[in-house]
Amino acid sequence: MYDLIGDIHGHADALVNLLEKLGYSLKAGAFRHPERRVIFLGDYIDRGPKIAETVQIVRDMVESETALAIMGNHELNALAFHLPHPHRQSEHLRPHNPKNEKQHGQTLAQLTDGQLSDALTWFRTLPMWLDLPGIRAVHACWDDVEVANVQSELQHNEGVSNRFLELACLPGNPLFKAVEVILKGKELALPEGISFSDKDGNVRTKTRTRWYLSPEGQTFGSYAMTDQIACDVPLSEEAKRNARPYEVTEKPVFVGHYWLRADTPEPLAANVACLDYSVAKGGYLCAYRWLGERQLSSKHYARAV
Ligand SMILES: [Mn+2]
Repeated sequence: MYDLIGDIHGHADALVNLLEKLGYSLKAGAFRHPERRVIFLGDYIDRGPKIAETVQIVRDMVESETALAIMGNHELNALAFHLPHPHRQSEHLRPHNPKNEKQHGQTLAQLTDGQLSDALTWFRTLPMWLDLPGIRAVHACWDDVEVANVQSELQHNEGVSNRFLELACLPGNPLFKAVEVILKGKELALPEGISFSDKDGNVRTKTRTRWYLSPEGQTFGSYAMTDQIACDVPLSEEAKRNARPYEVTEKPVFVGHYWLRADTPEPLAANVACLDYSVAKGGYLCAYRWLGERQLSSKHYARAV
């Protein structure tokens, strides 16, 4: 059985606290539990104060088979940021502009060249999702069609190879959209004149959606992942047609990514839980202790101090 842990973003102290609270202890080089294993949901790097330690703890657990770990958008971004552009000399696949430099700033400042290159090599081995008996894990969104699209490109390109990363960073290539959906979720343009401020103060005219919901009867406000949008305009027919809700009969899926804020964590739906409660922005690191249930329970969460 698994304990699922959301976005850590370099907060190694909170991670150790949470692992100990869950009954894991450091033995023979890795945190381990007599009966349980962790699934880490991605976004190990950037922002926080102990990025190298975080990567080391997660990696040691994976290599000791006391945890599984999937890719987050920050790990994929880091791979693209450090990969030379295939056609433009002295440029990189992910441009070194101020926004991207800032996103990776703490990782660049804290890791030695050797640690960074080791980490990047390891990131390439991370699965993009896990589809296990009774449970699924993905960084931002489960979508059968996009999972199949990514799966076929992983097969054609021998995993997360340079070619795979090039296609994933090429807007217009089907892999670009597929990877965006899986690692960053689905976005929806808001009606004309509607906007909101995101966690970094940027004004947004698009919102991340509650992709798992049926779109029937939803408004733009109720279908948005944030509760900051007061908009009772019904979803457009186009938005409804494009939706692929996560059926209630599917096995539970766990995601991170959404920078949720709540005093008490709870599932997003009976079979969907997000475990990102913004440890890197004044929130807390959070886990879900899965005991095999098909209906998730707010009683199974644990949080670090
Ligand atoms: Mn993320």
